Amino acid sequence: MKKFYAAALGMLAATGVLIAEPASTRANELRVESAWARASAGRNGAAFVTVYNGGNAPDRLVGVASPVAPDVMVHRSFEEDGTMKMEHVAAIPIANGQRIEMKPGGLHIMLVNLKQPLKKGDQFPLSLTFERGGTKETTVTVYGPGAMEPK
Ligand SMILES: [Cu+2]
Repeated sequence: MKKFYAAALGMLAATGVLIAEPASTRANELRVESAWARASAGRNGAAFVTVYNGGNAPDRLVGVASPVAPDVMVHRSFEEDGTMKMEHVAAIPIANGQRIEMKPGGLHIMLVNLKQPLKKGDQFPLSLTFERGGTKETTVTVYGPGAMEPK
């Protein structure tokens, strides 16, 4: 009797999970399609991710973190009076169905005060926190110092 009860409870729990949120749908909501970085030249590094929001509601990227640097933040590069400048971006809205592609000269993830240089061929973890979607872990691959795309 006790065994049967446990099995029934287990089934109930599994069904409850399915109704509340199918695991497959949740996994597809926010997809990190690419995560790469340039080999670093100084104390700071830059990483670039492409994120696709395949869910049915808008979301916002509100946090970035990595064990390779104590200070990690989203920056936007822009040109002003012929000079390239960077500014901190607190949150990046991503509409449903939208893809955000970070790349050199635009949005990037700034890794400030790297604990050690990023070398070509290295890989390191990066976590992206979304307002609705929670935290997604990804692995960043390091390419050459002047790489303009992940290769
Ligand atoms: Cu920057």
